[in-house]
Amino acid sequence: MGKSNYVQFFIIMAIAPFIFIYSRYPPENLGCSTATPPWCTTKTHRKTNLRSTSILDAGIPDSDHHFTDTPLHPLDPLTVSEINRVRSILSAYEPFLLSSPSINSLSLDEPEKIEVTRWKTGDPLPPRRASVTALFDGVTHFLTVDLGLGLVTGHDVHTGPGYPMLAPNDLTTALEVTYSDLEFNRSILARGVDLNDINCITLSSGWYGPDEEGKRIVKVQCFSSQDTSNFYMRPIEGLTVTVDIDKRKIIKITDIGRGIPIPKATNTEYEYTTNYPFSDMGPTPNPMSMEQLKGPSFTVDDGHIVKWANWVFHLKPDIRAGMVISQAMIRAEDGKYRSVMYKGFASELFVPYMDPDEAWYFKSYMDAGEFGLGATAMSLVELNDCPRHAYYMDAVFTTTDGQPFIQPNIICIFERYAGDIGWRHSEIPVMGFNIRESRAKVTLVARMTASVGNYDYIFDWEFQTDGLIRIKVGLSGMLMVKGTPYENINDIPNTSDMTGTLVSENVIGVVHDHFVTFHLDMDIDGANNSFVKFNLVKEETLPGQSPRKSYLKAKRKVAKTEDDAKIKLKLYDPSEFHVINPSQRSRLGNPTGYKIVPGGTAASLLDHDDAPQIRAAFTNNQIWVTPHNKSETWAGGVLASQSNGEDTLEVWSSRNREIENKDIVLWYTLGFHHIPCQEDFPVMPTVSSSFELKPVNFFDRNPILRTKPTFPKDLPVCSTAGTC
Ligand SMILES: *[C@@H]1O[C@H](CO)[C@@H](O)[C@H](O)[C@H]1NC(C)=O
Ligand SMILES: *[C@@H]1O[C@H](CO)[C@@H](O)[C@H](O)[C@H]1NC(C)=O
Ligand SMILES: *[C@@H]1O[C@H](CO)[C@@H](O)[C@H](O)[C@H]1NC(C)=O
Ligand SMILES: *[C@@H]1O[C@H](CO)[C@@H](O)[C@H](O)[C@H]1NC(C)=O
Ligand SMILES: [Cu+2]
Repeated sequence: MGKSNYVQFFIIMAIAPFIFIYSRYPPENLGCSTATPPWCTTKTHRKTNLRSTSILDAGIPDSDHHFTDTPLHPLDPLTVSEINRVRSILSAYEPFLLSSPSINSLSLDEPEKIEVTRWKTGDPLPPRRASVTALFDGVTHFLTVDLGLGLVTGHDVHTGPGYPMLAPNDLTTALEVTYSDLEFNRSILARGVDLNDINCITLSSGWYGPDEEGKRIVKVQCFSSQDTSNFYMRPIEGLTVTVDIDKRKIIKITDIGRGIPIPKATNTEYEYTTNYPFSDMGPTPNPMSMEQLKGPSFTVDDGHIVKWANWVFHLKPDIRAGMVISQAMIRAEDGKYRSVMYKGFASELFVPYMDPDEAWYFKSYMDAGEFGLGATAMSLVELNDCPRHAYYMDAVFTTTDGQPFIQPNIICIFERYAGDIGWRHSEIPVMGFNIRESRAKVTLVARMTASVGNYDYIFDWEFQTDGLIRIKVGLSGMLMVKGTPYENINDIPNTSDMTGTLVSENVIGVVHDHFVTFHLDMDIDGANNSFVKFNLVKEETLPGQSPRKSYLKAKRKVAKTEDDAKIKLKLYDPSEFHVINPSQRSRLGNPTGYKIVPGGTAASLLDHDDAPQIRAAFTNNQIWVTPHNKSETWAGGVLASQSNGEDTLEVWSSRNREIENKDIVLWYTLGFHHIPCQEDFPVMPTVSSSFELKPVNFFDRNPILRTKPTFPKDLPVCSTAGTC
């Protein structure tokens, strides 16, 4: 820390604005030499190997293998050498001596919260343990491996519905089985598609009753990739292959769409390659970047501790949640750090499609639990996914045989100055006032993008110096589309029958929802917190009391049990939702708190008895509050694949436990209804929505009052040649 929050920055923009700035603020002597200053060049902490790599991969620099990583914090992910150790402990474990299980996940078994919060830098780490989910003879095993003892210290076998996340080799199996089937080949040929041009994707099958239990099922659907890299826009409609991946056999092939033509490849391309369809880019802004004269003002210490301005937090990749923020703390005026959140992450992502057809009804994905938001996160694209001066973090994940592998550059951290205002005031010049006071707003963003098949999700955690945290989800990538015989809506006999929008010739973008449920273990000034609802209600004045008839009053209600904190958002019955620490008071006696500010409020409207909604019952409310419990982490259940809804947030919370002045977890669902439109073709412009965690009576006054404005002399003036 130590550095001022107010970094010097400078935007190189179009020449015209540059001249404008130049003419308003004549350059002062900044002591720059004529040589290109370092801040004028791209400088990132980015690994150059862009592929995900096995650590055995030759030709990768040693430092990028993470061979020498050692854990330095109780929450640090397992390192390469720790994963290797877990693998060798497991291979010597009696039940697996003859044959090895397939490892679906292998990650740190986080120590108890109390051990983590008591731990101080320099203390020995709490015992390092791995939590392993493995499949062995089609049965799910949960294992705990103690690295210090070198032993398997816990082993539970799961019976009943639900499976671990699908592993890459499960998906490969499904494709192999499909491609080697004669009936499938015939169906493809009957559509006039060359077998060399098909591209099939593996879809999770959801859960539709007991018939599908006891076996792991994947549905395969195919597209034509002839003449396009955007095969998603060329569906072979109605052909669905249902595969039992453990038995390696096809359960069913349905082929109902033979009359539906495969949409043409025309206009589907989006890759900036030699095939790029656009030679003329049209009017576009000039290249642009934020310059930081003194470099970024954040640090990433010990691999995972991010320190910036008044914030400090632990950041790590996670195979399932994607990105996890832990122990977020903000500095008080006296220099002490105060806790805000113990842990925050995307717990589940539910995406139901709205089409009851045989080839569509099952599409009700749980992307975190079925595919993994970290597992599907690829390396970020420099300068486009993240700006200059971004810091990139790698992930160490494991393959199904328990080998560590490196997913490079999957998280980026950067400071953002987007020209926004932190606070301001000016006075109209009456009574001799001449006040023009303003502060620029700079924020810090941690970002990850998951490419779950066709869709891309952009996850941002944005920290502001005023204490606000904004959690934003952006949606981009390709629509999941349905083939149709029609090229124009005028040809459609009854458009009321459509389950989506015609987005291109023979292509329907089917209506669907996205619900991202966040787990937010708030610790406002400590673990024991309460959830308080401030309901705005209309009060009526007494006759003759006031010229006013009505006014609003905020009525405060502390939630005693979980039922009091199950919130359905309503525009005409508004409330604020605070998490407070009842025993920590501000100077004025108000309990310290943070409020959750909802955004993008779409609710799931499916029938509560509909199979997808039973599994995703965690979306029945937008807000829930539960007492902290280490095993209640995944809103859709630990084993979300083909789950039947027995282990969801809704089930846990039906116990209606006490939540007042307890260590509580806040759950928030950010929802999107998506009625596709033509602009979403062939790749969607990002749609985003966010919610906020905002301090309320947490600080005694505006926490960014004591900040310096930016002056012209603070900023260098770059010439177009990149020199000062
Ligand atoms: C199906 O077609 C593929 C590609 O031509 C071929 O490799 C495979 O052997 C065929 N499978 C069967 C069962 O005919
Ligand atoms: C068109 O479809 C809607 C919805 O299926 C149906 O209610 C309506 O009767 C249909 N109209 C005609 C003219 O068939
Ligand atoms: C929270 O309250 C419980 C009693 O309800 C107490 O046992 C516990 O120590 C408190 N925890 C903290 C961190 O203050
Ligand atoms: C923690 O959660 C699990 C799963 O809901 C439950 O079985 C267990 O009883 C809970 N523990 C406590 C102490 O409530
Ligand atoms: Cu969508």
